[in-house]
Amino acid sequence: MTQPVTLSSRDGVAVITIDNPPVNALSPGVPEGILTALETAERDPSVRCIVLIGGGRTFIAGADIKELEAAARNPESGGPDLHPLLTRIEDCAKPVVMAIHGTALGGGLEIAMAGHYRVAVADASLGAPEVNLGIIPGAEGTQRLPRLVGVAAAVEMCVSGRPIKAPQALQMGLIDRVIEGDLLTGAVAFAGEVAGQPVRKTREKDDRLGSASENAAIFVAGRAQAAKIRRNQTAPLAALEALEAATTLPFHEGCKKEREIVRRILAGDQAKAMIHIFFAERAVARVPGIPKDTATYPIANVGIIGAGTMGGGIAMACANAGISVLLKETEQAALDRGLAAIRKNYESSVKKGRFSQAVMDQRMALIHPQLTYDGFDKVDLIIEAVFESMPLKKQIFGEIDKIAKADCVLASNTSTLDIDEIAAATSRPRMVIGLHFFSPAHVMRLVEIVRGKHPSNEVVATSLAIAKKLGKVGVVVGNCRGFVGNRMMLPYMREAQFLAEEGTTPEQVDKALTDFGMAMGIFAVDDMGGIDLAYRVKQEYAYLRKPGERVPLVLDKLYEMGRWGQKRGAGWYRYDEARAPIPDPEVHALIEKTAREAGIARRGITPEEIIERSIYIMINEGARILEEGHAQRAADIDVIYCTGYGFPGYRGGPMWYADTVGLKSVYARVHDFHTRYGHLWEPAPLLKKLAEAGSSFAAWDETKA
Ligand code: 3H9
Repeated sequence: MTQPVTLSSRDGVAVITIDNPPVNALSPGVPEGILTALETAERDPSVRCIVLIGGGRTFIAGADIKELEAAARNPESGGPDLHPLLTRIEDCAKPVVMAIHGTALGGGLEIAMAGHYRVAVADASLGAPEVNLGIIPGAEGTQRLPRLVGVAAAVEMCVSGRPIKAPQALQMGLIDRVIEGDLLTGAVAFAGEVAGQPVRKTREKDDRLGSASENAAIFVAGRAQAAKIRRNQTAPLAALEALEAATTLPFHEGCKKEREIVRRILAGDQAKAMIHIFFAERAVARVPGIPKDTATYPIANVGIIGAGTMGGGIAMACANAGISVLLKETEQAALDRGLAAIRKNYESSVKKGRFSQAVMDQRMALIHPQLTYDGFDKVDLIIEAVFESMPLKKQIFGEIDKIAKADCVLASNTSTLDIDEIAAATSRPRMVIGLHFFSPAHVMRLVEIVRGKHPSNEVVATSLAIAKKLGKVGVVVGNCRGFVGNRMMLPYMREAQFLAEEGTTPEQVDKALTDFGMAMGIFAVDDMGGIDLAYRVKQEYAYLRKPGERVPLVLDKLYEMGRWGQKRGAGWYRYDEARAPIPDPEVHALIEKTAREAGIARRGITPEEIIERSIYIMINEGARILEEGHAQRAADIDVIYCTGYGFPGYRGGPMWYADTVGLKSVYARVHDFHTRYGHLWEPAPLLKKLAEAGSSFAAWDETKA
């Protein structure tokens, strides 16, 4: 096995190189290797200075998250212990220069900050993303970062988790120089300049720690930011507590406090859930039956059919990734509308400072609007994004089958329809796949890759690759009604309406759900998607109902009243100019009247019952989907819900949440609701089986790995 850390020498400078692909995580052996190399270099009289650099594509992407996962199961261990190494680096008698490219994240940044100097190439990123894993910088990061960049910037970095680029890091004082050209050459030259100077220890710096009164205001603002962008999450607040300790306690006391907080936070459910989602998002790319080395079709350009909300969003997602797009509509007016929407969207991003006008111009130039199929014979991927009509989709696939080149992947953005039936309209079902994007498609990270009976392994692998290229998470799902996400959404929506009929209000249901952590309440979601659409879906699936099955009653009335949701200014809520939902007494009266007429007894309903009935009905459907094989892993369902449906990542997705509650308890409630409410609550056999065996969805996933 190659050594993960090596020591060499260049111009009297010792060079320590970390080589632990793919991202130089601080796995067992790496910290030890750095320590040994450092001590060897320090002892060597010919060495005047030391450079630490990452081999391969990056500096150090952080602690090994596998180790953190193990530590979350055994929090008393406190996680990987980098403290002795950090102290040793900082106490080294010879200057240590950290040479950064790629990413210096988490523990990587913490190692860098223990060095005496930091240099980086311009496109390197530095950050404290621990909060995304439900933890805090736990290797003295909360104590060194404010000493280098000041308290306000440290608060922003630790609460948002957003990395910064090297030029900004230079301005903030996090690094000492941006290197043009070869990093190692630049770092060695820099080392030559500082050799022989007394070393500067970050831990001894206190000129940027601010005054008590300045800091009090910063921490109040930091807590407000955490509440806004990371609602209900414990990690940002814990990071603030540790940063506050940096401003009030001596360095070593602050580190002690940080360690206590790390133990506490690792013991909580949120870190486990967020670490689960980190690995689950990466595991989705491993599809049983599709070997890692499966060939993929290169995708350099895309043809999109339909310039509506979905087609336009997909076009933007492609242009944002530098992919050229032919965007086809049937009528000039529709094409103009689509393009105007794209332009407006980009303009708003420029106004908000997300990117420059020049970037917007480049992206617009990649989108070619047209009314014909001109050029569709040369594109590598065609995505159909017209409205949900099987006859129309079949007609379009028949047309593109005649035009597209033989190795062009043909995709439908259908959200519910049978992809095999669509594929049958072509002479090449092996090339046809579903790519179900979520609105707004240039923002939402999820793409359900709908695999019917026919697509070749290469087409599935290409779909995964294109999702990654677009910066999205592609999850392979089976070809069933509503696929995974919408299939689970339907009973969730239905149950919420039953809850309203039985005695609560849309806003009470939504409040319970957002308090639980959902990005939006289900009634607000329904209004956003459109009551007309929900009504149409309800009609379409009416044939699946069993005789005597309970159906929600109010939706049809809203539809008939023209209360079609946000677009009409009224649905389950009323809407003002800013599109904020306002509870509407007219809807309350309508719900009460409807319930009275249907003989539904109304009663008080607790937030606990709202959560159990809304979330457990989804979990029960998820278990059915798993058992049928339409999702490969429970973790895939979790990724779908966290990236596409606003499920809180800190609860790990619905299936992980079920495991956290305990399947025995979940099953008992499902069983109870089944007794009370009938067959819509019939427990999924897999849920029953796992609950009775004292098992979990995570354990079930392991049996499939
Ligand atoms: C931390 O440092 C805590 C400290 O404060 C100390 C506390 C005591 N560990 O994402 P990719 C794997 S917390 C283990 O597809 P990309 C990943 O699973 C850590 N494995 O590549 C995948 O494996 P596989 C703070 C890791 O180019 C493979 O590498 N750091 C780690 O799209 C490729 O990953 C972070 O939170 C890791 N740290 O993106 C950074 N990182 O192929 C987390 C990656 O088997 N990492 N892997 O599925 C990232 O954000 C991205 O991976 C990165 C590269 C931007 C680095």
